[in-house]
Amino acid sequence: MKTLKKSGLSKEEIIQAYREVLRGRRLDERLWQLTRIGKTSFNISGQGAEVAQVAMAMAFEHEKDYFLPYYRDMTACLVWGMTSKDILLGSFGKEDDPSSHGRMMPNHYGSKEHNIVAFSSTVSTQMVLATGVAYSAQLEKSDFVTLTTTGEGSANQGEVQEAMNFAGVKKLPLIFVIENNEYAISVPIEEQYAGENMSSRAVGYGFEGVTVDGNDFTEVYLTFKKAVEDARKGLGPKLIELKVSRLTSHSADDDHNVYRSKEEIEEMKKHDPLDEMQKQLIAEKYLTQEELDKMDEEVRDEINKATDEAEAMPDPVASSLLDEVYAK
Ligand SMILES: Cc1ncc(C[n+]2csc(CCOP(=O)(O)OP(=O)(O)O)c2C)c(N)n1
Ligand SMILES: [Mg+2]
Repeated sequence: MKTLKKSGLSKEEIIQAYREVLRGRRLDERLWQLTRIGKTSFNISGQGAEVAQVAMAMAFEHEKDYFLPYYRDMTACLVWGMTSKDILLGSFGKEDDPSSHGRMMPNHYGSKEHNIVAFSSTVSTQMVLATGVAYSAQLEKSDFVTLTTTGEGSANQGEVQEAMNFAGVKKLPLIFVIENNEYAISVPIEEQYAGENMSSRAVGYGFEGVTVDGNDFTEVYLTFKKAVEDARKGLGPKLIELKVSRLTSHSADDDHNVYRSKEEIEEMKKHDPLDEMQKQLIAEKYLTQEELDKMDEEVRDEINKATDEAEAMPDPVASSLLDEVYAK
C-alpha cells in the first residue's frame, strides 16, 4: 500500500479526508440503528468502501463536475457537498430531503445544488444518463467532468455496454466506476463474470481501464486525479474498477451470514479500510491515537445533532404528493 504522503495532499487535506471516512462510517452505523429500532424503513450501506469513495470524490471539482452515483455512495456524496442531515432527511423521508422530498427510497442520493443527479432503483441506468450529461459538456464546450458508479453485478446490464460504447465513440469526459465488492446481493463473482477483472472491458470500447485496491487511499486518489485531468483535456473516458469490501449484509433486508462463511466475514473485517487508514495516519505521524479518539467524539456529536434535527422536521403532506414529480 502506498503511503498517504505520496498522495501529494497537504496534512490538512489528509486529515480532512480521514474525517470524511469516519463521518461516512458513523453516519451509516446510525442509519442501521434507525432501521433496527423501527424509525426508518431501509438502509443499504457502503461500509468497506469509504476510503475508496473519499479518495475518488476528492479528485473532482465539486462546484462544476457532475456525479451520478449508486446507492452505496453515501460517503462520496458527503465529500461532494451533501451533509449528514441531508442524508438523514432522506432516510426519515422528510419533506426537506434534498434527494426526493421523501418520495424515493432512502439511499437514492441526489442534490441539484451539488450537481448530484438522482438515480433510479433499476441498477446501472445512471450510466446511460451519465453519457448524456457528459455529452452536454462536449456540446456546450464546457470543461466539466462527469463521474458515474455502479456495482460489479450491475455492470453486466446491457445499458452499461451501450453507455461505454457511446462514451468511447464520442470520447466523452466521463469516468465510469465499478465498485467491485465481490457480491451482487448473495451471488459471488465466480457466478457473475468469467474474465479476470472488469476493467479490461474498457479496451473493447476504445479507452483505458484499471483495477485499483480500494483500501489504498493514495493509489485511488492518484488514479482518479490523472483520469480527471485527462478527461478535462478532452482525452476521453476511463473505466476504474475499485476492489472494495462489503462489510455488511446487502441491505437492511437480508442477512449475509446465510450465504457467507464465518471465516470469510472475519477475514474481511481484518482488512477494514477505516482501521487501515487509522494505522497509516499514526505510522506517518499525521494524528495520534488521542487525536483520532477526539475526532471520533466530534463526528458522533455531529451525527447525534443531525439525527435530532432531521427527525424533528415535518413529513411531506398528502396535498404535496405530486410536487417535484412533474416539471412545472
Ligand atoms: C435491473 C435491476 N435488476 C435487479 C435489481 C435488484 N438488485 C438491486 S441491487 C442488486 C445487486 C447489485 O449488485 P452489485 O451490482 O454487485 O452492487 P452491490 O450491491 O454489490 O454494490 C440487485 C440484483 C435492480 N434493482 N435492478
Ligand atoms: Mg457487488
